[in-house]
Formats: sequence, C-alpha cells, structure tokens
Amino acid sequence: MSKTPDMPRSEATPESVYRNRRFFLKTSIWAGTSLATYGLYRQFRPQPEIVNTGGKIDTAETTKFVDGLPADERINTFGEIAGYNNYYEFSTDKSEVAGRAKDFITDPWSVQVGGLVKQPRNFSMADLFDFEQEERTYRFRCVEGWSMVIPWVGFPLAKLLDVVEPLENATHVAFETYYDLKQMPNSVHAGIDLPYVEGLRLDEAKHPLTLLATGLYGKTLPNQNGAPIRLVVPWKYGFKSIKSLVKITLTDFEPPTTWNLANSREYGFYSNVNPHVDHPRWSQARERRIGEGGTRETLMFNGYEDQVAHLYQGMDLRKNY
Ligand SMILES: Nc1nc2c(c(=O)[nH]1)N[C@H]1C(S)=C(S)[C@@H](COP(=O)(O)O)O[C@H]1N2
Ligand SMILES: [Mo]
Repeated sequence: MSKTPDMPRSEATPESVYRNRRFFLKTSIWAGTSLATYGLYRQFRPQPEIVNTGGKIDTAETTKFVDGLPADERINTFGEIAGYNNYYEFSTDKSEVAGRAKDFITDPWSVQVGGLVKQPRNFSMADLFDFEQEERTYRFRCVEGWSMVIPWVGFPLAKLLDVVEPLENATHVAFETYYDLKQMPNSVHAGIDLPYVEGLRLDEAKHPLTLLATGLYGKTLPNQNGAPIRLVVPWKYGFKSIKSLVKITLTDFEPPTTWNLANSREYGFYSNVNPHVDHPRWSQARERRIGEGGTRETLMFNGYEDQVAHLYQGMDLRKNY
C-alpha cells in the first residue's frame, strides 16, 4: 500500500543521553506489599500554575520517589517527560518536538463533545478546569518499548461523560486532535493520516483510571505533551493517549484510530500493554525506563491488571490486540 509509518521502531537500544544510573534505587520509601498497581490520588482543586517553558528543558532536576510507588520506581523528571516526545504533527524526532511546539496556540481552546449524548456541549478550558483537578502518577508505556512514570494533573473522563449523558445506544467514544497545517507543518511528513484520531470502548472510557490530563508536575501541560488537554489511558500503549483534544464523540460503532489505519496488523484498536503479545517486529516483554540503564519487565496491563482485567474477561487478547 502507501507509506510505511516510521514511528513504530523498537527502542530496545538504550540511548546514552537518557542513561542515568545515579537515581537508581536511591531510596526505598515504599516498604509495603506487592504493589502491582498504583495511581496516586491527590486532590488538587486549584487550576495548575500556568507555565510556558518556551521549549526549554531543565534536565538538572533531582529525582522524586513517592509513597505508593514501588521502591525501585521513581517519577521521571520534568525534563525527561517534556524533552522526549512523540507528537508527529510537530516532528517525528522526539527531541525536536518541544522546540517545534513552543509557539503552539492553545488559548482560546474548546472541546466539542457530542454524538450520542443527551446534552451535547462545547467546553471551554475554564469549563474543564471547573472539574476537580487531581494529581495522578501513572506509568506510561510506549509501544516502541520505552516508558516513564508521570505525575499528571487532570480529572476522570467519566466525570465529563456524566455531564453530557451518553445515550443508551452509545458503545464507544471517538477522540480527535486539533489540526492546522500552519501550526503543525510537520503534518505533511508525518506518514500518518491526520487529524490524529483515537477511540475507546465506552466502559474503558468510563473507567476511573482514564484521565483527561490538563497538566503535569502541578503545572499546565507543556505543548509537546498535548496542551491544553489530552487523554491518558495508563494501561494502554501510549499512542492511545491522544493529545490536544478538540473533539469527543459518542458513537455506536468502533471508531477508526490513527495507528490502526496506518498499519492494522501492527496496531490494534485495543492496544492494551501486554508483555505476552509481541509486536510483529519486536518483543513487548521488556521496556526501557527513560533515565535508567538496562531494561525492566513490562507488566500486564502496565501494572493495572487488578483494576482493568475485568474489562476484557472472556476476550482473546491475542486476537483483540
Ligand atoms: N495527536 C497526537 N497524539 C499523540 C501522538 C501524536 O503523534 N499525535 N503520539 C502518541 C504516542 S505514540 C505517544 S507514546 C504519546 C507520547 O506522549 P508524551 O510525548 O507526552 O510522552 O502520545 C501519543 N499521542
Ligand atoms: Mo508511542
């Protein structure tokens, strides 16, 4: 067929820039039980502080270990999270995205929510900040084989869905990223059809772990991370976590998704993190945690198995990859 998308190359080879053993096992503040899953829930009420990093990244931060994280897992630094990005509309080079996205205009912004709902509505960012903002620290696993731990700020998508009231025949939720060739000139070289679109089953969308993120590290989202609002689905590969949302549509069919359209054999609709189902071109059994040397085991559903396995009961996860 047409073009072969180049995002999905395995990242099994560590990059020295991000190799940093300094932080490894620095402290062990979590002495508790086997924490296969975690998610820190801290009420955050006020709107995150507005910042504009102007594309500049401070990489000289100290590391953080927090309660609720297994002792050997640290939160990635702001510099790591905001300096290593996939956002093809701006660049296919992870270290270039921040600089290219620095002037992206995210104000004014609104998210149009419609489709099979009783109360279709346009939400301004002010409306979206009316939802109680929480801090949630989640693992984030890219299909390419790298991962991070990210302290998001945001609110459950379920709360927004409650407001618009899905109709009884709604089964899925479709998401769409902002698209403007002028602001996102790399779009013509992205090798994927744009605007970027994603989708979830309605029960996945309503799951309490599914977040609409408005910030990270207590600040509004950097442009490169999907400002001003993006989806975060921590048990799925990172490409499901669609950035810079402008549209959310309830449907009665499985919506098309960008990477599935680009290569359906390699990227399924579900794309749950699963160490037992390899990508056709590389193993998914292990991952490279940004900032660490070596690799670590990839956990079933990215470590959220206890919370989400029930969603897929009776499903063949090899077929429904
Ligand atoms: N609109 C849009 N959303 C996107 C992408 C993209 O290229 N465009 N990349 C996806 C991929 S592959 C990953 S791994 C994550 C990366 O998010 P991060 O840069 O905040 O780590 O965003 C996802 N959402
Ligand atoms: Mo990714």
